[in-house]
Amino acid sequence: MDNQVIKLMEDLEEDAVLALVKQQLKEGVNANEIISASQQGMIGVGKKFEQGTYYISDLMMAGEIFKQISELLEPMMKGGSGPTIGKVVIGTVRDDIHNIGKDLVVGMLKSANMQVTDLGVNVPPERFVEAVRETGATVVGLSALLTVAFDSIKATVEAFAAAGLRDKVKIMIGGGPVDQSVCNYTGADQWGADAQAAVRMAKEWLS
Ligand code: B12
Repeated sequence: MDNQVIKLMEDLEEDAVLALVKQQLKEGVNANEIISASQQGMIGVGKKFEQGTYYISDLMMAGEIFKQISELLEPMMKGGSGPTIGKVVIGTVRDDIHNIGKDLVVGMLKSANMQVTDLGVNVPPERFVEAVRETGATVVGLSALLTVAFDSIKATVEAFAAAGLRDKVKIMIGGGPVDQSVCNYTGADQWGADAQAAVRMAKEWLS
């Protein structure tokens, strides 16, 4: 992984990290590698926040820088010119407003020819159910970055069961702290560590 991108991202060196990413793109570095390094840098920013070295304004700054990096990578993520292979409903769960990772997942799913309904952030369980009813989607993606939002994931999975739709949809979950134990706790079908994993799971379920 590119340590320079990680370090510049961690240090919130906006101009320098953007210049480096532009240079790497010219040199043909893979967009996924750049995303992974930037994501790693964001984890570093989060650690500094936990330690009290960074404040909420720094988290916001990190978010801004990451968005600009994503914009630079957007042309590489385009695609999606073939026929639609299936429908996905996705959103960040109730009480959580982090959307950067979720937006990346949305972009990748679209570029893999999926029809994606993005419900945004802080999405209540009933809204996910309603959107599946409206669109007929068979895959649901739930994103969460806050550990307190694990209960919202669980409540969303339970809302599908209460609506009699649990066996009609596959539910994938993801976001920084999500892992297999969260998957077990919430009753989701699978979890993914990154946007590529989201595409892999959705493709498998839709095929
Ligand atoms: C940027 C940021 C913010 C920004 C968010 C801006 C935005 N528009 O999203 C702002 C400033 C708003 C913010 C606010 C807060 N934040 Co914040 N934030 C971060 C930070 C630094 C980066 C998150 C990020 O964007 N990462 C980059 C993306 C690309 O990574 P990602 O989201 O993990 O997504 C990837 C994968 O996880 C996966 N993925 C994501 N979603 C999905 C979905 C599916 C289905 C799949 C398969 C995969 C998948 O694919 C993505 C691409 O590879 C993290 C640190 C960290 N360790 O992540 C803290 C962090 C998440 N925040 C934290 C906290 C505490 C907060 C606040 C509560 C702070 C406060 N006191 O107000 C608020 C919460 C507000 C709320 N109700 O949600 C904590 C959470 C701790 C915890 N245990 O819950 C963290 C971990 C920082 C820390 N170490 O303390 N934050």
